[in-house]
Amino acid sequence: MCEGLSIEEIFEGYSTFQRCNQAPEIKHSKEHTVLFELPLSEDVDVLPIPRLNESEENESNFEEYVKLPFDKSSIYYEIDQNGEKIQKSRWDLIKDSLKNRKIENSKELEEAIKSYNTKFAKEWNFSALHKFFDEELLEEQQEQFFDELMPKIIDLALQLPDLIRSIPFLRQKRNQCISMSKKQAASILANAFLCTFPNRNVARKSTDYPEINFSRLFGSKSAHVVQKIKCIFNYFRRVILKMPTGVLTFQRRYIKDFPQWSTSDLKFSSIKWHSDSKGTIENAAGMLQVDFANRYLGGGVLGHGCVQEEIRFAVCPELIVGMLFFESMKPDETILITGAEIFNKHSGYSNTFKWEGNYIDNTPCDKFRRKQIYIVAMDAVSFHKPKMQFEEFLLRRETNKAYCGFYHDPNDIEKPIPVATGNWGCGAFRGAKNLKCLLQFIACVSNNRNLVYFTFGDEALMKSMAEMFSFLQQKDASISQLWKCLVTFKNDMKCFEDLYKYIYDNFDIINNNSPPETINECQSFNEIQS
Ligand code: AR6
Repeated sequence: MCEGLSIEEIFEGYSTFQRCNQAPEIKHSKEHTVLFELPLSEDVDVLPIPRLNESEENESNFEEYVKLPFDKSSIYYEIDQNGEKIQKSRWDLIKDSLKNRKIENSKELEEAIKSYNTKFAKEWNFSALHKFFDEELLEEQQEQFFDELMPKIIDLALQLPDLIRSIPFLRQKRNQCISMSKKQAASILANAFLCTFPNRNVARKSTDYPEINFSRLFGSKSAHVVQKIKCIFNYFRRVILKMPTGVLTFQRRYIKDFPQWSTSDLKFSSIKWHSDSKGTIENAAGMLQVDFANRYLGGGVLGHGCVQEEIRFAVCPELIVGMLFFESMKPDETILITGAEIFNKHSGYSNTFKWEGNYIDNTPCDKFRRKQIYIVAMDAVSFHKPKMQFEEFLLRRETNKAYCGFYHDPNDIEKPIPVATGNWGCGAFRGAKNLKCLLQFIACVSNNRNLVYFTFGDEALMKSMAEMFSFLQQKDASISQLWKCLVTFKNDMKCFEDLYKYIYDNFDIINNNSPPETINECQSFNEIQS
């Protein structure tokens, strides 16, 4: 079931060229760290050559650069025969533990990983990993895994120093990018799988970066964790069988100045929309696909989480790489990732999530060898008191966030591709769907992007939303006119479902009458969320 214009009509007027020019150019600059040599070979079967000439200073600047597992300052102490404490390189220990003895089962894998993470040896429990091997694989499949795949995952991890010298953090309030080859990404993921990243095992609250080592995933009790592990192993199987030669770009977008929604004259009739109760965002080819994110990129993908963001990351494991270097998002920031392909088929959602086999993603590449898959991660506010979302400062926070996610430079001659979104912030984060679709409509209009909205099975929403969108377009309404209705609704609100009735009943009155009362904006987000 769908409403609005057809997808063909949404795409009318876009050239193929425009559709493949949506991500930043790849060139070395202060704002764009490119981890491979440019230009890329014209032969698309040739792997990009790693660029290894970053200065050594970077390696010891832990504020700005990721501490890598082979970093010289990463050491551990051993007691020698004379009882003396001696310093050893942690990377040597990692190599010894993984390379010098054959790992034949998941218990030995756990032992090896814990040998270079002694601090956490008691705390970590790898029950999900053991469950996967004991219950999902036959004995000969287990043997095959440890004989064939495991040594290659280890090799891939240990190649890291030959692939990457240093990686900057993409820190808050900066517009910065990193581009890397898919092989570099695979090596990072192999290290994350083997839990080699130092200084990243502390509880999330004490750091402003997502987790990256897979230790929590291996210990999570939920049934769907085993399904996520299947996704990860299928990814490794694929890249080991044939390493992809493409590249990925990770971009942090920070916006300083946002439009004044209460005075914006932009009209809803300026863009096209389509709403659909059946499709899903990840299948929306050629669009800017929204990740309903946590401010820590990836949310609970390496734990028990299994909703939209976690599922997307499990089926496209290259997205997990960003968890290594993206600092948590502030309200005026979003994250864009280009080129991360789907490796896994899946079915179900949350507790019913299931790996359904290998998936070959045939999306074409742009001139920089990035698959034309554009994902924007934007975190909504998690509402413990859902009524709060109608406070003007929170309406603004959410609209600004979506504006930042959908941003398109008005000076850019390329036409922006449509947004593929849905009930952003309305599941785990308890937002109101009827409101969030309007805020995202505003963000699309202000960036001149067409909107494709997936209601995820909610036909009633699809219909009511379509009626509201048509109403706004037929009235030739502007953003400021709708905004006035949204900010005054809370004075009348009995339940969220009344929002559209309120708009239909009051749109003319509000827009011909005196301005809405001002709203006290002093309350902080922390107060709201407590
Ligand atoms: N395509 C379209 N719509 C979808 C899809 C899909 N593939 N999957 C889900 N929906 P939720 P949030 C709809 O709860 O509320 C994660 O842990 C469906 O109606 O994932 O923004 C993050 O890491 C669903 O109820 O997003 C954050 O911590 C709704 O989208 C947190 O959840 C919202 O999906 C974000 O929560």
